[in-house]
Formats: sequence, C-alpha cells, structure tokens
Amino acid sequence: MFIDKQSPIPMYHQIMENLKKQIEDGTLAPDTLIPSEREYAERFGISRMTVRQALSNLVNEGYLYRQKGKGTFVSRKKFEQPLQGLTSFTEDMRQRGLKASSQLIDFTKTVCPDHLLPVLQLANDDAIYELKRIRLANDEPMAIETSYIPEAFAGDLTRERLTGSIYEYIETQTGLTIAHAKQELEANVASNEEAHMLSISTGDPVLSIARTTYFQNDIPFEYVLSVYRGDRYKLIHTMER
Ligand code: 16G
Repeated sequence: MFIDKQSPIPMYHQIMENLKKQIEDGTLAPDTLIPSEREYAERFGISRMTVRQALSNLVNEGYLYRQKGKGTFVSRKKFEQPLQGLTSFTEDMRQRGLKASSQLIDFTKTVCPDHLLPVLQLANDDAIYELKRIRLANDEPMAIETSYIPEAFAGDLTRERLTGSIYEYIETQTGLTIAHAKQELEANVASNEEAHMLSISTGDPVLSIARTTYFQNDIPFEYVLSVYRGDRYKLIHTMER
C-alpha cells in the first residue's frame, strides 16, 4: 500500500481506497486479520486517528468487521439478491454455483391459524403444513424460513419428501405454475434462538422477510416468514423514473 502525503486526496481516503482494492481483487482474503491501527500508523508515519477513520468507514461500509479483543478482519462478500425475479432458495444457490441444502427444524400439519385464513384464502378448519427450515449454502446457514402451505397444494408431503426444493415439489404436485409474490422487508436483530440457528451472535442484524406467493391464477399457495443473515445478504432493487 502506498500513501501519497502530498496528494490533495485525504489520507484516510487513500487508505480506504487501497484496502477496498485489495479486498475486491482478493489480495486480502475473507476473514484475514488486517494490521492494527498502530501498525498502519507507524508504517505510513501518519496519526492513528487517520487510520481509525479509514478503518471505521470500511467497517460501516461492510468491507471489514471487528472482533472484540482480536482485531479487524476482512468481511466476506455479501450475496446480492435481486428483488425483481421470483426464485426459490435452491434456484438462487444453483445460479451462484453453490450447493443448497436445508435442515428441517419443524414439520407439522395443522389447522390454518385465523390470521392466515385471508392471506391464504382458506376457510376455517382447512389444513396447512407448517415447516421451519434452516437454509444453507455450501453448508453455511443463510436463513431460517417458516412456511405455511395449504394441504391442498402439497398433498402427501412428508419429512422425507422435503429434502429438496419445495417450489419444485409443489409445481410437480399441482401441475400449476408459480407466478408472482408480494414481499415485506424489515430490519431486525437476531434473537437467541435465531442466532444459534444461523451461527451468528444474539443481536446481530438480520433481514426479516414476509412473502405471500401465488400461482398464475392468483391463488396464494404459501406464506413464508424468513430471517436472513444481515452480514451475508444485500438486497438489490432497480428503479426507473
Ligand atoms: C425462497 C423464498 C421462500 C421460498 C423458498 C423456496 C425468499 C425471501 N424466500 O427462499 O419464500 O419458500 O425460496 O425454496 O426469497 P425451495 O424451493 O428451495 O425450497
């Protein structure tokens, strides 16, 4: 890294640009411990304050993360999830060249709770499957999904049949095509239980997503509450004016 003290570009900015470049081109690999503020300050003959400003900005931008008592490390690149296309978790991971898998936490067949009757357009006493899965990418937990699916669309679903994609299963079962969805996104913090399932710490940021998904004929077939890791996911949205 080279810092030009004569340059009109502030030194903290030069440090940031240098580090960003090294992170983006892979010179600094994910989870690498970077030198301390003191080491950088001594190496470049600049103040620790200047180094601190650069590193704090990079932490805020998600390029670096701090671990108490251990130091500052390079973050892993977040998954960029476009919000336009309607895909399943399995399809998303396949597109990224990763292996999707699930850990089934809960599997129940029950009467549809009252608050979901209008959402899923069901009548009293209609049955639904409630399934809670940890979704993993190359064996790393990414999200927790709790899905509510009317029995009518999932027929004789069993734990054993739930090893792959639920979207694939439902389309095969019903012969219907999954068409569109409505989503609500919220920022949140991980509870104890969520943190444990996602291998993160309690209070870490997560993205909460509530999705209702419909077949081509506008019939809803699932309501899903998802909790995605905030340190691994970035949602991308394009807008036109
Ligand atoms: C995605 C969906 C989820 C759906 C799942 C099906 C979001 C926020 N959620 O994760 O609603 O149930 O895909 O995945 O995108 P599967 O077909 O691989 O089981």
